[in-house]
Amino acid sequence: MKRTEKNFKAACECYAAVGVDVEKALAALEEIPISLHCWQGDDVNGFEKHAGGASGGILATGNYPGRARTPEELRMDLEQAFRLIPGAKKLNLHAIYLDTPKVVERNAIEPRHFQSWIDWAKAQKCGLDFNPTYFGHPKAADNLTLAHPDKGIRQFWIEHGIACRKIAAAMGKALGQVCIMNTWIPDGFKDITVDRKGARERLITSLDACFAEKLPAKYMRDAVESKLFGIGVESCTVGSSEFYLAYALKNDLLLCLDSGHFHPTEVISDKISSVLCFLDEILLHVSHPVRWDSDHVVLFDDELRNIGAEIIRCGAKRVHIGLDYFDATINRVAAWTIGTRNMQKALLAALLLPQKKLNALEKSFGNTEKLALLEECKQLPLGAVYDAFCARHDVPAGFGFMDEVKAYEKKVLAKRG
Ligand code: RNT
Ligand code: ZN
Repeated sequence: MKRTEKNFKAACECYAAVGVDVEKALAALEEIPISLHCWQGDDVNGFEKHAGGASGGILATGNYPGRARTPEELRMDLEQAFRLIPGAKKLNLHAIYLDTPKVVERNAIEPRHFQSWIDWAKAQKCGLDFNPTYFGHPKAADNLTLAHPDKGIRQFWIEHGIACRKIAAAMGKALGQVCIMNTWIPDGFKDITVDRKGARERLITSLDACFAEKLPAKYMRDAVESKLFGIGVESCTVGSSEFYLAYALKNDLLLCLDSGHFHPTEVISDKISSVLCFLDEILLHVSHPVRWDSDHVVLFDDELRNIGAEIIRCGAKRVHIGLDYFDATINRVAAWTIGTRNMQKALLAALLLPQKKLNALEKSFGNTEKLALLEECKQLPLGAVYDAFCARHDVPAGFGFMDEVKAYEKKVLAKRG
């Protein structure tokens, strides 16, 4: 018997001893797609001929060689990452990743400018998610877009939002899988802000205009992403947590919780169950903030495990999982692979918990036993089960994926200028 199989068999016995059915957990994991963010592949540059790049308080640092410079290169790199990531995947695109030789203004983009992505997703059998890009553009130079005091600038961005929703709906229709469109804007102020209310009222009016048209929920759904602060907009973010929570509730939208967008000791794992008491669905941007919204590669740490556990406990069908980080100091294919595999491991760890027993203990105030059991579960052989999941998907198990990353780097990435 191969080592993976042997370890898997032993792992199943360990889990059975605490009343957990491993096959059931693996079957559930199959059903949970993770949306990989295209922007890790090129440091948020995009393929516009005239604009693009990170701005508005976000930035990618580092200059690791091999950044994708064209849609073809990005797709190639994604295919390599997909070969290293087992299970269901989606690709999350930003509007600046359009694929067309012409200069197309952001308020004039159409589904046809994303046709190559739709065709690619079809071939990969993966869904697409989408984002309007409200940064990296001269009309966003003031770090104000939908909340800009100038009506003309607001109108331009409203038109961008409307154009993007049509693209998202076209993607969902073409792929027969819902496309989640997430609206994040950089809008905010560097220093003392005297009319926060005015800015927020302008944002409401602009968002209302963007979302006015009802589009079929089976093709596209809208999410709005809050934030605490960004570089250059330290004092006031117009789309704050309270703002978007209320806006999403009032307008029946998804709320997007980004793990880097809160105070450093505030965690999104505790927000999932609260928000899902009132909203049908949410979107997550899973990231790893180091001291601030630094967008590091997602680690398999306590907070990620808590996020995974809350997703499973609240119902994975109601939580759309997207990743959001951009580390330009390491191999970008590895960055996708490590982060996505970690997210899956966190979900699997949660699926392998004796949840019914834990619930019963909590209800009956069996707190000592609950603590003891949870701590014991930490050393159950999760890795052996995840390795089996990889093997079933014909993906390298364990550290073995790095051999492929290195080979791809040598063969492809190192040759890029
Ligand atoms: C910025 C937000 C946003 C972006 C992407 C590129 O702080 O997290 O989601 O990271 O849209
Ligand atoms: Zn985000």
